[in-house]
Amino acid sequence: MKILWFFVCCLCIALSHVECGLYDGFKIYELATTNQTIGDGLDLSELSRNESFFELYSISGSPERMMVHPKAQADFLQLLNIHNMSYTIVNHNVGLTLLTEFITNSLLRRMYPYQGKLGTERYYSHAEINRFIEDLAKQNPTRVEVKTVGRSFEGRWLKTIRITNGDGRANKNVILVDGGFHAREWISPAAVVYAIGQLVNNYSVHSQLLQDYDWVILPVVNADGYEYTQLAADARLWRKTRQPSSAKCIGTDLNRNFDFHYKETGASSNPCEEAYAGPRAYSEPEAIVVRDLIQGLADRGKMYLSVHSYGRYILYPWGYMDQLPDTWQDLDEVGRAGADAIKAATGTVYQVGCSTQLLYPAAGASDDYAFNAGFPISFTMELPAGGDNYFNPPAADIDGLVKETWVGIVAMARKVIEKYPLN
Ligand code: 0X9
Ligand code: ZN
Repeated sequence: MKILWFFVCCLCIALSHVECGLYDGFKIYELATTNQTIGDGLDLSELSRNESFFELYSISGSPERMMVHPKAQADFLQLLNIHNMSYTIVNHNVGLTLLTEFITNSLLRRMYPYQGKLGTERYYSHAEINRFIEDLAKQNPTRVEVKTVGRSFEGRWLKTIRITNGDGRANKNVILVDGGFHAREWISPAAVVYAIGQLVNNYSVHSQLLQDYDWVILPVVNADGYEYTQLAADARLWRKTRQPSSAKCIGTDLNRNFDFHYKETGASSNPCEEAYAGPRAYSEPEAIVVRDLIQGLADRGKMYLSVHSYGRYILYPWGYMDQLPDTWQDLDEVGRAGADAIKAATGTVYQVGCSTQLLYPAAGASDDYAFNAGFPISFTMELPAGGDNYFNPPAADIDGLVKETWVGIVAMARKVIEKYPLN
């Protein structure tokens, strides 16, 4: 490891003299905020509307971080001055950090090749994750089944892993988990893969979780987007799918592409925006895969958990409107079990609540869809931010984050099993 860091440091010094791609010269500012308002009254949503100058990468974190285009530095600083706002620059050149991170990840890939197990030393590719679940199925034929459930736009196989206790009892209740909806949220597939490893390889400890329940897990929904973010430093912050959405722009936000109050709120009609809902509901093959999984399990599914980042939130419906479902107390109870367990284990504080109220309204997402389809418990879990742009926890942080997440998932699963015993 020491040699690796020495190598990376030398590279950084060398790279600080070269141009670093698309994000070269972008800076990240950290601003003190109180409830969407910064300084002496500047409205953050107002600030983020000025897209030609400022790119906002944090709307849920506090303090607020703004990524600012090199050409907009002077204007931005003037604005901060006018509003008497204090700031710190947390990243002086985003392009350089992304490039350094990219090189580090390439080195880690060489240092830790896939050898039948996925550790927490580095982030893995979609192909490696597929291979891992297939190997698990070969090693544990009575307890593990891998199924190809569809193909991404670019032709990647989307596979689920079904984990049981091998007793052959059919029609058990089900917990459905997915990860990697948004390409850049790398910690999500990492956490889901860790959960798979625990359920299969640490079965003796977790046998209770599989007594009356089966788990069905899709580790990387947006396989094309996830692979794209690993290809080049400049692509690291990509969010959407990779299907062209107009002559100029690529990709749809998969989590706006479900046909439940589709496009009603928090979704964009502009193909070039991050929250583009697509030309129509289910324009994306990956959304169809998740829809069919949810529908196929709706009668037995008791918890749907979609793992995202970032924010330290356990979010429940509704996400399309500012009203709680009748059964919100059940959702709250299960979510709190997860948050309490995490707090007790590591001290990390998760907020639990309705999506619209805690985060923002956004319609056409998978959590609302699953809840409406019959899953009594449906969550989007936003894992903690990491790295300076929030989507890039360094590889050294993977281990702590995925273990902490697993503590929360176990606690939520236990509560679900207690609340919804036999089918
Ligand atoms: O906006 C999203 O899709 C999720 N946040 S993220 O930063 N990972 O992109 C939150 C989705 C919450 N659920 C609903 N609004 N239904
Ligand atoms: Zn997300």
